[in-house]
Amino acid sequence: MAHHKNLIVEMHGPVAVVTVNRPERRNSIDEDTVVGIGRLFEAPPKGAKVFVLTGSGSHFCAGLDLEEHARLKRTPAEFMRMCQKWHWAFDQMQFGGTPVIGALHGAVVGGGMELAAACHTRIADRTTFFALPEGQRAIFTGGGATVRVGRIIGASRMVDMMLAARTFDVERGYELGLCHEIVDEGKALERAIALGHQVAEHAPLSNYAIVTSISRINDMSTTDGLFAESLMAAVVQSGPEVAAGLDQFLSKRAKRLK
Ligand code: 1HE
Repeated sequence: MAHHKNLIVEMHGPVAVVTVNRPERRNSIDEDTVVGIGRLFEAPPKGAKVFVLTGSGSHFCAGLDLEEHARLKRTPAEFMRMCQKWHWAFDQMQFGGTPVIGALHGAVVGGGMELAAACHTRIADRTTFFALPEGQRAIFTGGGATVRVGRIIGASRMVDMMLAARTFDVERGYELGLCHEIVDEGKALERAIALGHQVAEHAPLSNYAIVTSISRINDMSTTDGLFAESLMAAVVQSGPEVAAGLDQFLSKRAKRLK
């Protein structure tokens, strides 16, 4: 299934595996590809209950396509518009309503870290490293890092990370919430697909609420957040799977938590 020349989409049952496929450019993202990403997540393939996102070759994603950027000599207004395309595309991932699991390896840097931060869960293999080298390239983050990465690791740490040009290895990334699970080299995709199948078993409305409401509610005041949560809970409660889900627990057929 092909949507865009740089994006491979393969269905594994209810799990749509999306691979950014530009290994010769370390999966760096040009303008056309970011629009392709937005369109794909805006309109998930038929039957997709969960996405897994990965990159081909030895790196997840090297961020903005610096060759294109240098060649186009964008004016400030042109670059602002381009950054807004990134924001739109990654918003489709984060708030599109379908869970997105990142399978990370190698470089997760610059715009690649912004791409990863738009995933809801991140599985990283031991080769993974994180960096925001924008300062070293005389540019600034433009794909949402100030919002998404800043919220994960904190604004102060992000400032330090960029000024001091720090690279975080996978263990440090795990401590900071940049990834949620570490697996052996080469195993991130397999584990992400397995997790994807597990997530796909949830009621779709529960998954929708989890991925669309928690981050948004975190942006609200306490009063507004609690009100929004009760509304979301009421909507999910109306889903067709609720009775079966509760019955499973009450009849002691549900998997035990441990
Ligand atoms: C690229 C890019 C790219 C590699 N744009 N072409 N991002 C960065 O500053 C990261 C830049 N890249 C790197 O630091 C390294 O390439 C990696 C650590 C990711 C990988 O290293 P390595 O040794 O495996 O590969 P390489 O030899 O550095 O790169 C292989 C080729 O990919 C090479 O081209 P070639 O013609 O010499 O074969 C590289 O030029 C090319 N390549 N990365 C274009 N990013 C919305 S704003 C977001 C702002 C940002 O993302 S800024 C951070 C950009």
